[in-house]
Amino acid sequence: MTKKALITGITGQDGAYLAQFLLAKNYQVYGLVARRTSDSLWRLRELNIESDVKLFNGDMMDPASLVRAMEESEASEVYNLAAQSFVGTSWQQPSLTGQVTALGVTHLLEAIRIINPKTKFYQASSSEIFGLIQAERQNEKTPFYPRSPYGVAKLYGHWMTVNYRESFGLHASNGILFNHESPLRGIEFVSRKITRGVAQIKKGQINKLYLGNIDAKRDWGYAGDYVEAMWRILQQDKAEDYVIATGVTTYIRDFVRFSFAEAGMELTFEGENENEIAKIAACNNPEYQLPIGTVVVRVDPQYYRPTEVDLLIGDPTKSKTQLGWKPQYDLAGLVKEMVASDLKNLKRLS
Ligand code: NAP
Ligand code: F7E
Repeated sequence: MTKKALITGITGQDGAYLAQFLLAKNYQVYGLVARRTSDSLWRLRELNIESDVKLFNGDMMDPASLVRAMEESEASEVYNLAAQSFVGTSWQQPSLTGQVTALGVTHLLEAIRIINPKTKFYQASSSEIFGLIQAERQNEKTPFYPRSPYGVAKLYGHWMTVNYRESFGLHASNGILFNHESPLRGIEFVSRKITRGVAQIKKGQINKLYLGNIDAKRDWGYAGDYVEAMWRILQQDKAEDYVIATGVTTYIRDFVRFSFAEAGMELTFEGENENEIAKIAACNNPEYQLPIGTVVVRVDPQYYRPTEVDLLIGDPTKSKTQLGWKPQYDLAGLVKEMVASDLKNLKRLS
């Protein structure tokens, strides 16, 4: 019998790749789509699967729409990927982040209890719940210390998932995913901002890239690898929580270096300390003219966050041994693919 899956957040990076992955496994795929005035289906089109999925209008803040989606899809697996997922925005819109990213999880768990408590539930938990890290490498037993309204909201969703598993016996699991990127990553996230910046600079559309704290470190993987882990988590007999990570961490500044090198460009970092920022600000010419051909990455404090997650590095031992999951991409492969895609995109659009 064909399996049915419901994906919230199907229009996002992970939602699109997960839909593609499940379709290839012959699932009937349903997606919840929040109403937007501009096109949000571009990722599904990019993967050429728009007409293969069935979409319901709904919103994580509207519990009845989730009950309806559960009822109409008759899904046996639900993947909750919907969220206000940008950490930076969570300080500007903490209440909305809480309603969508935190309370939305409860709305969906309740819809499952009402329609079919046998449904398997995947919650997109996040390494942001580790925040100010309490262990050198973070695993399923590491204490949490979120550092942003987003991290706090995700921690609520995480614990509600655990609680519904324990209270009502739901097959509900958290995938604690570390950062994962792809050519379909939103342009506000640092990886895509960098690779798109590389392409824009190469094309002469901009001559500088402005970034925030490039001394933070992240454990970056490839989104296509990570959606497979989500599926594997729901194929387990017993619901549990899993860290999904590569176990390798890299400075943002090195992601920048690797990306420009990939496009064959030399670069200079500017504005890395208070004196230099002041010097740039005092410069008569606000555009601070540079020799032609110099590629500049400028540190701009406007991108600093009120509290930062300085370092993340996951320990994926449990997911490797219990799920048999292993990422296929390393950072070099990821950067190569993202830079190539952004260079191609700009060519296509110009
Ligand atoms: P994303 O690209 O930002 O996608 C988020 C999705 O949520 C989009 O489809 C978005 O719809 C939808 N959404 C937002 N508000 C909604 C609402 N009120 N009702 C219904 N849908 C709503 O995020 P992603 O990178 O694919 O990540 C997927 C999930 O994993 C998220 O929950 C994220 O927090 C979590 N996560 C991501 C990472 C990562 O590194 N990517 C790591 C750990 C956890 P629109 O397209 O209409 O905006
Ligand atoms: O920032 C630094 C920034 O926005 C990464 C989400 O998917 O992963 C993601 O959250 C780092 C931070 O991702 C800029 O300060 C420097 O230290 O790409 P990001 P994130 O905050 O790690 C987790 C696991 C999730 O769950 C989230 O949903 O890069 N950084 N300069 C910058 N970040 C941005 N966005 N822009 C900059 O200019």
